[in-house]
Amino acid sequence: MSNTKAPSYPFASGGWGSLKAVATIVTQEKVPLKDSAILLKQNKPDGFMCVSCSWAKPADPHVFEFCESGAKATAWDTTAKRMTPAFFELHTVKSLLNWHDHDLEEAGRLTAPMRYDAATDKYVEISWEEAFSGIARELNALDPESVVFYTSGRASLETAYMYQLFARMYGCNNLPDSSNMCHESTSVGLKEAIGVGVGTITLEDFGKTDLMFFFGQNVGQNSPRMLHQLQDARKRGVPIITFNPLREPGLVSFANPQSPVEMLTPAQTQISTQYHQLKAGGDTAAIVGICKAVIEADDGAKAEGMQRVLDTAFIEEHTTGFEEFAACARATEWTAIERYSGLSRASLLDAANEYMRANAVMAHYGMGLTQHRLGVQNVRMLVNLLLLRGNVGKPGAGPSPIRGHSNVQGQRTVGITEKPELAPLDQLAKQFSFEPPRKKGLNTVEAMEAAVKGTVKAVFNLGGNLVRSVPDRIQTEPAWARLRLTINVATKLNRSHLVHGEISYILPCLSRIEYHRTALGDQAVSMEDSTGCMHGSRGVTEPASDKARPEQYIVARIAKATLGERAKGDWDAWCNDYSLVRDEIAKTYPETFWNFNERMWEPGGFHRPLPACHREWKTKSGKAEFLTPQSLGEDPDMPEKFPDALRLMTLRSDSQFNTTIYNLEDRFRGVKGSRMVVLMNKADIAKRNLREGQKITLQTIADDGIDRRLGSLEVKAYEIPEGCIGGYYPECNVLLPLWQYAEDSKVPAAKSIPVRVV
Ligand SMILES: Nc1nc2c(c(=O)[nH]1)N[C@H]1C(S)=C(S)[C@@H](COP(=O)(O)OP(=O)(O)OC[C@H]3O[C@@H](n4cnc5c(=O)[nH]c(N)nc54)[C@H](O)[C@@H]3O)O[C@H]1N2
Ligand SMILES: Nc1nc2c(c(=O)[nH]1)N[C@H]1C(S)=C(S)[C@@H](COP(=O)(O)OP(=O)(O)OC[C@H]3O[C@@H](n4cnc5c(=O)[nH]c(N)nc54)[C@H](O)[C@@H]3O)O[C@H]1N2
Ligand SMILES: [Mo]
Repeated sequence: MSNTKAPSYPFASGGWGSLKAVATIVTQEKVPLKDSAILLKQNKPDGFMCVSCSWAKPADPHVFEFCESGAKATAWDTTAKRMTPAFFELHTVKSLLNWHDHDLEEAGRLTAPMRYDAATDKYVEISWEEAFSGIARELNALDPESVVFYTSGRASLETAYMYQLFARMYGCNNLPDSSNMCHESTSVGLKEAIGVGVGTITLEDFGKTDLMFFFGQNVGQNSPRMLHQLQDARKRGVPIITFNPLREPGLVSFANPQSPVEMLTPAQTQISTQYHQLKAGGDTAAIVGICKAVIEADDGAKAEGMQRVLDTAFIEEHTTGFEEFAACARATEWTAIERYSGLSRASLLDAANEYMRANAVMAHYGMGLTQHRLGVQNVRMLVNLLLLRGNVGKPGAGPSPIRGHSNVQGQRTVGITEKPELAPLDQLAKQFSFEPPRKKGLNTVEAMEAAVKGTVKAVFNLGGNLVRSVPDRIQTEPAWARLRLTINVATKLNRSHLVHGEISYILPCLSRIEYHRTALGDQAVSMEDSTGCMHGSRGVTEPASDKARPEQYIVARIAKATLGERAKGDWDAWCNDYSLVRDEIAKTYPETFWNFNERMWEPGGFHRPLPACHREWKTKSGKAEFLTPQSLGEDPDMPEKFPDALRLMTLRSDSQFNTTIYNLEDRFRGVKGSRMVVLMNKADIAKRNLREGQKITLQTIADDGIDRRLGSLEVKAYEIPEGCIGGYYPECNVLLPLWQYAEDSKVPAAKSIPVRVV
């Protein structure tokens, strides 16, 4: 299904619906009036960096530099609701296991440190000192290699740096993080292709680009502030070509809720100028199709002595692997491309023609590319397309992975990684006079596999909700409950705290929106956005509780209690004065973080040096590398022998942040009151003799002997390609086998689960 003409859509994203949604959540969370004013400090150089997405923060921000999603996330943290120890006196853990994810978090901010008490099946309040000494005792009784240190993506650069240092002084590289379920396909794919594992564009490039691609990213919901840059580019006439199985309203049109003109008139900016509703998992085929058209157009130009279509000088000087890829693209039949992508040759030619007219092209993408068995290959194909016309390392051009959590990219920059070769171990050894472990650690999927096997005994969760966010709940949840120790540093209660280890702690931390007051005054923190820019962030409101503590403090005290004499570095000073941690970060990574304490306040942030931006390629060959695809089809597990197979994409609604469910509505997709729905093409509904509104059960197609099912899902007719269906994450995670992940990156294949209706 393609629409290469201007698409129209009755519900623009943004607009009045957006303002109404903000008002609703502020009321729902009883956010005090004075605190709702803090929205004005969101993403401002002297304010706090939003806890929602990681999109770039401009040097000259709009008056309201926040969006509907950001306002919801802020309201969720600054809520007036509190979950005190008295709450736990009323509820056993067993009874709370029946609560919905929404209700657990909605009960409010955690206020005091607690330990699980088996005798009463309740969490009971303890002192911080008891927590630190108890955790230290347990950790010291365990083999360091059986302990996992997970990071969700919100912790600051300072906390993340201290955390990885602690894990390594303790004795392991088991430092998985949320990007292992997210953009790890980018970290692997871009690194191999262009020598850096992150995007190369900055906000400045938006003013210089003349075409943008959008692959599998839902901007209106997951990075809405970016709509401002898209809108500005569209006003300059820059075309946007989108590939997404669903017509996501934010990618169709946008009414700026902060523009009086657009709010009072029906004016909307059309976002996508071409919209291609390809099949889930059809991206490699679609991109190869566009590349084929470009390469064959160049073959024609060359034969006729006309101006070349490819940037031959760039390809010659800067790349390897072109001939092999070009031969593969020429040899690939259009019938195969059409079958795998679900798009017609004509629509792919439309995209190719637009691409050939543009001199500087950006390619934005998200989970629609990375969360597939061939997720790394998808990323590599997108780079191939850019390389054909020299669209890397020049203004207005480049790959643009839109990252998830607000500091997920930054955490990796300061050492959160299970791969020893990516961490500056020699430097850490010198700087802190200790011998860091050199053995490869566990990533998220490997940590869960090891938990299932029983070789992982303890998990330290710096944020996150792994019981809900990882695949294969049937296997992983019971494994989690068999752990010896779970440590949860969190702002709100979630299921991972309830499916606990034998010994379990809940440690309430501050949000970055709150003042971090120490003996030396208010402390600021820092983070990296999606475009590789580092920003300072200051708390702007009172802490949720006087017993909650900054993450920096919690990590430092656990490290000191556990390591004793082995704790090298001044952990006490670090938790009073975060600038000292930044000094250490600057020592470890001088090229990026020199003069860190000053530069973090530069409006717009300071950019980290990325060699690919000036066409220096830190790859194996020293050049940018084309990759020849192994196969066009996404999925080695999609059994051709099952004609009834459907490909399930797990999606986010506009009322959630990952496993945090603000409410049960998905305004943009017209879903209300329940998240237990399946979006299905009318033809697929008819073929199976189903009707709209009927409740069905899905079963995973896999031959590993495990019966994975999810029932009570309501059928909703939807404009989605035949053979593909959509359901919500995390509800559908039970259907995703743990072993079904991207080759090379181990990102769970959450956008392509083979299922059938039973
Ligand atoms: N409000 C809000 N903001 C968020 C989050 C949130 O939950 N809520 N989560 C944050 C996090 S951690 C992340 S990683 C990002 C996630 O942000 P996104 O990358 O946008 O991730 P998803 O919402 O999972 O889905 C991405 C899009 O991919 C499309 N898609 C699915 N399968 C395919 C495919 O095979 N090919 C193509 N081309 N498209 C496909 C879907 O239709 C959907 O529009 O957002 C971050 N921001
Ligand atoms: N099927 C399917 N599975 C997926 C995905 C998908 O698209 N489909 N997406 C994947 C992706 S992209 C990601 S990133 C993961 C996310 O997976 P996780 O990182 O495990 O989950 P989150 O929902 O982001 O974590 C929510 C919890 O973090 C805690 N929290 C919130 N703020 C803070 C803070 O400031 N500090 C601390 N310490 N804790 C805090 C709260 O207690 C909250 O309950 O899920 C992945 N799983
Ligand atoms: Mo993510």
